[in-house]
Amino acid sequence: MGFAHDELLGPLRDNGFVVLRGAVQSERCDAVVEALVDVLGISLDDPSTWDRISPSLDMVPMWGHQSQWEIRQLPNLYEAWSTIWDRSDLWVDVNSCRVTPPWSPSRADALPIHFDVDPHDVAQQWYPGLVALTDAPADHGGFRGVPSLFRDRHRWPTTWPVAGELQPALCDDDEIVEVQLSKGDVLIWDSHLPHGTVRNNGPSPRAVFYVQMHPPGGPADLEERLADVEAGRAPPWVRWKVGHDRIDRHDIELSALGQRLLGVEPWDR
Ligand SMILES: O=C(O)CCC(=O)C(=O)O
Repeated sequence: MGFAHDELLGPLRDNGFVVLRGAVQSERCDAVVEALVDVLGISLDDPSTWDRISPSLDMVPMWGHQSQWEIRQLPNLYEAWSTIWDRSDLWVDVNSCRVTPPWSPSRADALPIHFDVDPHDVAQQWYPGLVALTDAPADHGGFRGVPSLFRDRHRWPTTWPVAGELQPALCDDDEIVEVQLSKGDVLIWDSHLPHGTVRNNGPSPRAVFYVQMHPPGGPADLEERLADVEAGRAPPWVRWKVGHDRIDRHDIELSALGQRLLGVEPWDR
């Protein structure tokens, strides 16, 4: 699938996010779900198993499975991010998944509206993404963002009582836009978009897989990244999360593109 340049960059520039409908085949999403229900010891269809997902572990500590690499190395996703960055040499991040069951007081709640990085720091420009592994219609735990605040840098906070988190007074409820996704849709957002999730009031868990491509790091970053993948360790920037000190090591097979996106093969050869 190719993406029209303006259809990709227009919404990202104007609203701070873009949705690539049906960018990942359903079977590829199912393969990731199969692996993650195994790691969590749950069934998406069996509510009696959902409380095995702790509120803080609605992030699934799984980053090394072949099914995840099959998505990370998809040529159409690479095409989207290389259009966004306007360059061909990119790395893909080695991130994990989130599974959020229908809300109850003992389960994970909505993620408050936050910035992932300080939006005033010009060095911090990123384009994180997520793959919807399940359908997320309205009110089902899905993504929400505040495009009007993304566009209005004069209203960006300069103090952070809770790191990254937006004080509710800084935006009106009617500025918040919920994005409904179907399985296989990919949402990419600009790191200057304040965003979070809605509470899952639906009948079933919402599952996503986080994917992001970005310009390559230097030789020390490469050495660390390859050593982590080889050992099955989570990358350092997620290792602090609950359960992310586990080893998730698999013998992975990568395409020629996947090898470049990981960094085993350099882009200039
Ligand atoms: O899962 C989502 O929709 C958003 C996750 C999020 O807010 C984040 O990764 O910072």
